Amino acid sequence: MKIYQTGEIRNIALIGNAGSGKTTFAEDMLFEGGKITRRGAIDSKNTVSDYRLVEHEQGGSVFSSVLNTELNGVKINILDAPGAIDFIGGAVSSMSITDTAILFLNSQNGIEVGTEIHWRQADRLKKPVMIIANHLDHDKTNFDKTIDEAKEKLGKGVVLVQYPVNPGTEFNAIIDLIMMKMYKWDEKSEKVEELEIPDSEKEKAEELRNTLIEAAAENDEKLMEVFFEKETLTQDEMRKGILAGILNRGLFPVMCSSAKKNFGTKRIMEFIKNALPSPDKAATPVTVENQEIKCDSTGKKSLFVFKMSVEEHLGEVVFFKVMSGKISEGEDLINSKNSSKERVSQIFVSNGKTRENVTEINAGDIGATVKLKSTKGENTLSEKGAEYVFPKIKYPNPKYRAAIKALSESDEEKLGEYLHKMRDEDPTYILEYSTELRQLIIHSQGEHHLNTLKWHLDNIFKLQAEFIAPKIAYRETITKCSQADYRHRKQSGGSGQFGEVHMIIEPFEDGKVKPSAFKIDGKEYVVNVRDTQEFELKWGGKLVFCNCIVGGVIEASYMPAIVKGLMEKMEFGPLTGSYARDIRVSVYDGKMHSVDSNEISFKLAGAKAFSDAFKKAGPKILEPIYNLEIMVPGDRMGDVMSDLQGRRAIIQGMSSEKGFEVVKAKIPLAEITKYATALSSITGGRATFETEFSEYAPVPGDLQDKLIKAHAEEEDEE
Ligand SMILES: Nc1nc2c(ncn2[C@@H]2O[C@H](COP(=O)(O)OP(=O)(O)OP(=O)(O)O)[C@@H](O)[C@H]2O)c(=O)[nH]1
Ligand SMILES: [Mg+2]
Repeated sequence: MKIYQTGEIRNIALIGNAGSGKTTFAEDMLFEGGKITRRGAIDSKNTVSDYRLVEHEQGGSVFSSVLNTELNGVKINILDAPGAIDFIGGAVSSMSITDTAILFLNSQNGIEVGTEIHWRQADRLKKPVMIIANHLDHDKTNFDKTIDEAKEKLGKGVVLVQYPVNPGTEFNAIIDLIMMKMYKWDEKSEKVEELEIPDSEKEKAEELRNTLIEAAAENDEKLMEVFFEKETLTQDEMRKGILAGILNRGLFPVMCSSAKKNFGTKRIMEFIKNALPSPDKAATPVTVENQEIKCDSTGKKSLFVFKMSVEEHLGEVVFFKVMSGKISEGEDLINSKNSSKERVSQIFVSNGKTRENVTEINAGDIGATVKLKSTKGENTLSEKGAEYVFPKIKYPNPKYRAAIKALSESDEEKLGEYLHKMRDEDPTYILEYSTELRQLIIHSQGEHHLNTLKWHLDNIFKLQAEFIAPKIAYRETITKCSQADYRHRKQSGGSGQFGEVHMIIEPFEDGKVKPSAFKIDGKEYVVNVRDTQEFELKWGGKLVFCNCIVGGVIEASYMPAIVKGLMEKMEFGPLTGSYARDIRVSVYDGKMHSVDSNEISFKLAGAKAFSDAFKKAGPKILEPIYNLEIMVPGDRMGDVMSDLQGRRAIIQGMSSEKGFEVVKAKIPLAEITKYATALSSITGGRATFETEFSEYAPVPGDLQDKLIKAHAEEEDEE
């Protein structure tokens, strides 16, 4: 296969709502580029891109696919992303390493939920975007409405480069405003003919061409001068202006197609070649240390792994983009994450599951390799002395959690292994083994995402597992001061055990002043703090220990034993067995025995006194509270707000942003376990949300009673 130079490469990501025609269009591009001799179809389950069994079952893309085609010596690397929102990870990783995103519109439906969501991700990643209005052959197609909606929702940068003459079932003609030609599709031969624009379309074409020229000129001062002088631009000048506009995200050119008929594809490929940036013209990537790394084949060698997949007969395949330099077969590189040496013994370029070997690959190009020892997704490999680290891909936070367990205990280990494989292929699955909850928790993008994982366990890995409700990591604390003492004494045969501890416990927050006096149940206690220790608890919060012993009634050497006793109780709160936090303990009195006292006695006395005091100190269960940010179309706001009320949410603010209402709230984790599904059904899938942990807060009284009761029942069962 030919070795392409950086300037001969275009990297594009196909994004857009599910069903908008990305995979079908990718198939057309492969056909036009001579990569395949027959076009497969989604319904026939034989496209190059949707080659996985799960994609045949679901009738759409699940993972991104890496494809490539060619037009007149230019290689187009295509990342065909899944459109379903639950598989957003594929779109995000694809956009992260390509230079232009191509947003597909289904012209029957205009701007759909997935269109908006993908558009927002492109916006977040500052990715240049071009638009394809597809499905123009459909009887319900409405091109004008689609474009009006695009302008309204995506902004005034949306500008036509083409328009369809007769959208609908008769669709067979497109007018191109750069070429000023009409392209006509012949149903019999499936060929496209280039014709002069008919008189009936001339006026409209001229008008739209002027709009395009103005939009192109706006992005370049020199072009603006030319435009003022000549009142027009040449084709090359137009392309130059369009490229500048695309790069600064001021212009989002629209082209037309019927992917199903393979009409429009070839001309769009020409546009991709002539007007979209090659990797060296796109924004220069920066490392985590803010070093700009030019996409240049003469530079130091580095590559970034953006995707992994497990392929039949091949094992783990690592997909990468060459960030700089030229990588040859047999190249030795260093993984900057773990400093391990990796040999890229084979390089290939792929079209779905088919592969072609190449001997070398230049900066900006996309390739794959196998048999790396310890390289995973988002790792950077670079030549010795370069040690670049490119930033990790910013995936959306998870939105849905469930716990999983193998039906047979002996499969637990295998389950972990398979889940890690799935996570490697789709990093938006996040696995967490919680020792606290004793549950394996999977965080995903939604219910469908989770069910797809289950599908893989059932059908690919053949392992039986079930989802169970994920537990919540509650915490316990106290709300007032209390006092308790305990004497541990044991006399059995030879030496005995003796330890007596008196303590006061109280709620603690950072900055609280040293204790000096307490009034508990009408009794005054004066304490004199000799020594304070603050323990940061690994589950969050603190335990503060004040040694207020006077007159040496307990030797200082027994204090660590008392702390040990407290710590054991902190790990197993008396209400629900959850971790306790934010408590200050002042040990102010006690007794020793010259012969029988030992560490174990003081540990037990400390623990027992603490337990007693805890129960008298207004104990409270705390629950994790999350910050929730929802983006919702204005017309669904009311429904979303009333649903939030039923979920104990506290609204923090509301604002409008890019045609959306943004609601910010604090909400208990227990109320959002399945929020992705609920929000989707309230809004017809038109809203999205993000969550992140905020703090712990007390649960309401009735819930506290319920939790205590449930815990007691669980204890009884055990
Ligand atoms: N009539 C018509 N049907 C189309 C066109 N493009 C795609 N389709 C059909 O629409 C359906 C979805 O097409 P896909 O290519 O799978 O769409 P996609 O954007 O890849 O979908 P996801 O992978 O789920 O995101 C298939 O049945 C296609 O045959 C088109 O231009 N016209
Ligand atoms: Mg697809």
